[in-house]
Amino acid sequence: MQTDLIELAIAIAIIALVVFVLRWLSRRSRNRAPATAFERMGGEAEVEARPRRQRRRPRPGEAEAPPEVAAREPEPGMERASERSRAEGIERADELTTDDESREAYKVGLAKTRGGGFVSRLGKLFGKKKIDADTLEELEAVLLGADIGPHATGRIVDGVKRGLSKNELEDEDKIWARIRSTSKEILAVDAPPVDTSAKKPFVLLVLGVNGVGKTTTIGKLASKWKQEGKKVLLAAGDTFRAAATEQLEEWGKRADVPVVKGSKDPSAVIFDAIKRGVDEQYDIVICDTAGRLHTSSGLMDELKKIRRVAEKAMPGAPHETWMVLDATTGQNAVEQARIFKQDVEITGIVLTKLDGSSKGGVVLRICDELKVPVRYVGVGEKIGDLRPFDPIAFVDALYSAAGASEAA
Ligand SMILES: Nc1nc2c(ncn2[C@@H]2O[C@H](COP(=O)(O)OP(=O)(O)OP(=O)(O)O)[C@@H](O)[C@H]2O)c(=O)[nH]1
Ligand SMILES: [Mg+2]
Repeated sequence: MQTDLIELAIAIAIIALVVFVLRWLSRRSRNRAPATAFERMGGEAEVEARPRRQRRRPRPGEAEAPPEVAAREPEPGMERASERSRAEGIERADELTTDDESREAYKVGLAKTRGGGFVSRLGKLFGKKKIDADTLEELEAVLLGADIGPHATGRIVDGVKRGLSKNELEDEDKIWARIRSTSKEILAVDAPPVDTSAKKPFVLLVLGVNGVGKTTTIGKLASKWKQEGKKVLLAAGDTFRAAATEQLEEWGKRADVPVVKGSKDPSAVIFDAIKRGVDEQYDIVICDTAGRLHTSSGLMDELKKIRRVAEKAMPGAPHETWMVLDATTGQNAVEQARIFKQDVEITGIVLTKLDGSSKGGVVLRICDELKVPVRYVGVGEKIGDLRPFDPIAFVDALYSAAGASEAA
């Protein structure tokens, strides 16, 4: 009898121990389960682990936070975007490593947009003593008059209305934060980064209406890529204007890269350049084109022919076709791109002359309506005045401090 009791006690103790161990194990595995898709793919939950935001973003008229603070504080939409690109294993080397110098170049380049454009008008709007329902209507009116386009304006205004409670709507800082985060979402067009090493040679066709800055951009790109150690060749495909070839040769000298020039037929010049690029193992061939009026169907036919001939010279070429747009022309730039896109596949946009424009907001319209990624922006006439387009740095510069007075 006594032995039975002892055996029963031991059995109960073992069962209790097993139950305890099982419950402990299940609690442990629950705690360790990955919280997000990104973690399940092997990433660390660093977004949650970040310290809570302690500093609010500056608004126009205030001192700028140090760049590293701004860089560590992506808005909610951008956090998701950056998680996604990391999960896909994308290294956006150019785009996401915007350094202090580039941030400063953005700020200087966008000074006119901040000082004379819609940002200063927004600043005045929110500078009013009390923000009320009328202010939101005025916000819409300012954005509509700012080359941002009706759709992107709707997104920004909706972001403010839906994202903020009634009390928050009276808080200028909260409104600026919403404008910033929606702007970043609009600019983050989902496109893989350009990999110039994926093909040898990587063939880039550059097009756009006359005077937008094609040849200048080609010179800047050639210099940048040459400095990165690439073997670069230029093709003088603008045979329409006598001086165009000389202008490209001048840029070729500055960038220290050779130029292929030739007959009256632009396709023939580009064919020769790509062939030489293949034969002589160039890394990159950049092709200039003529930019007569976009209404000319002749130009479109010529561009289509150039693309066909490029494909004959090297299957798959051109690997990228970038349209150059002049920021000072505001929404006309968007119309140009729309017209070109009907006939020619555009894989990227270079927005030039930001430094001379108060219409920098047009980049929001370009990304929102065309869904073509902006690859670079021109911030001056000099060879180094080209920056990879980084939506976060761009928005930070656009709505940053100091602008209103410096550009006035
Ligand atoms: N301020 C400023 N000027 C620029 C920029 N990019 C180009 N330019 C100027 O714009 C003018 C036209 O540049 P081009 O490179 O000749 O333009 P294009 O598109 O090749 O012109 P066409 O060959 O006539 O079709 C030149 O005076 C350039 O210096 C920029 O980012 N900022
Ligand atoms: Mg030119």
